[in-house]
Amino acid sequence: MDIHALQQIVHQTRDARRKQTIPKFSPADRDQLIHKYHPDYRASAYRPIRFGPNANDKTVVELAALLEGDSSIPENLDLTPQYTTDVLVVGGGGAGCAAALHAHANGARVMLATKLRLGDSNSVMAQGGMQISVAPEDSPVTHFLDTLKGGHMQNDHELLKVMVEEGPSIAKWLIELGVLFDRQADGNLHVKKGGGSSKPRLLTCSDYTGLEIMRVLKDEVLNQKIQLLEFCAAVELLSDDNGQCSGAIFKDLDNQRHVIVAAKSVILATGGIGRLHIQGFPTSNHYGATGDGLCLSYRMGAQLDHIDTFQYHPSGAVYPEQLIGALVTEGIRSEGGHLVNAKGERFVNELDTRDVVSSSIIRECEEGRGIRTMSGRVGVWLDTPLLDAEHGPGTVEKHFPAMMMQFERFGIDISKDPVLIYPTLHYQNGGVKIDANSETNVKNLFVAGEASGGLHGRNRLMGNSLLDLMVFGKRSGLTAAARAVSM
Ligand code: MEZ
Repeated sequence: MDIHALQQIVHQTRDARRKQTIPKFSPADRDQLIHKYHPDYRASAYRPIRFGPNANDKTVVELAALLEGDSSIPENLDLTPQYTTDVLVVGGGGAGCAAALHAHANGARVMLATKLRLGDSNSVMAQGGMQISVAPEDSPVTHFLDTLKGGHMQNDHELLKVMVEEGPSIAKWLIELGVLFDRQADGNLHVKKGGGSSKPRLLTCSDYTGLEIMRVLKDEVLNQKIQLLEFCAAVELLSDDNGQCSGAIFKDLDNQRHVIVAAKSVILATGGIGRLHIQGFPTSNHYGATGDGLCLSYRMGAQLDHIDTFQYHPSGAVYPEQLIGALVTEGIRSEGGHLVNAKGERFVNELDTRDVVSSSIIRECEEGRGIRTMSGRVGVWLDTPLLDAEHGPGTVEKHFPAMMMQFERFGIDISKDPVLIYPTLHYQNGGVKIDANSETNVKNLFVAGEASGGLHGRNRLMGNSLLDLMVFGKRSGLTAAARAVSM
């Protein structure tokens, strides 16, 4: 059957679904579901990741080889620095820009180096929003508790407390810089509800929140004339005689030459590992997300935290083929979009935590209630036209213009046709262990954003990543600058 014939079931079952009771999971059912179907836990694939010679699981070996592989640096490389700076920021996404701007504002000489172009990152692709407790009925405490519950109580309490408490000041900073968050008719900030959150807390810029934030941050990095090194990949960190971090070696991707940068502090803001397609999954990540920060820090002796857990976002596109794995924002489910199996039924509360929703989708597909495309891929429907049906024509277009455009390029109108989705590798829950100022156990080595770990426990809530990278980007920048100027 072609995809259009299969889509009819979504249109035909809408009335029945409105009256359907959605299955509820007890805590024990949730645990059982996740342990059976979530890729992190599946008996066949999951082993707690250990590095070193005893690693025998495929994923473990691949990660270990990446982390412990031989250095690519020739032994006779001349380490005389071509550049010297106070604070070297590696990574040009949200965490890197925030770190560079705050270090610069705190009086340090800053260089920002990135292996692609300034701004190329997962941050720029973030769609659904940023969690900050700004609504009168909300508070940082409620944000803390929601996040802790979502993370299976394994979150680092100190990092989490810092993040939720500093959220409102981050919103203020971004607005002052020029970020145009959505507002209500009375001018107050508009907040939306996201999966796993008990209160509406998502600040959004339509469905291109990350793009808008990065527009402003990139402009500001350029306005402040922060020194930039683009298309240079960090390949090793440098340390001084005391084992403290003192710079980095880059490979210039244009001419393949090495570039040596000496710095009083290094901030790694290189993002996650999603592009390595852990467990063979498609990914929502950009091309640069290859775990660079994880490897560089680990090779320098930094501790890792929760590195065996990844987030599989419930809704990655399955059709058309050109979009496989691309993010279909959770914002659509927040606005009421249903997940629908081949029998035309809802099977999970769409706003449950991502690990539960992803596990439910995998279960539906494995138990024969998924929808198979002609090329043999399987998924479930996300009923996007429901939003127009419930809230009036033009709703999808108004709230999800970027998503509309993404599918329109392939002749699909998501206000009329549902979208076929399946979990996609989205986020590295764990990473390099940091303290409240974003510093690792290696002195003068800071890690901020997705490359760091601990804050989100075993499952991140929607919108907590954008806040994480702003808060710890800022803290790393301020601390590294203060230390550099006092040296
Ligand atoms: O935080 C995220 O991962 C997010 C907001 C994604 C999305 O579905 O839009």
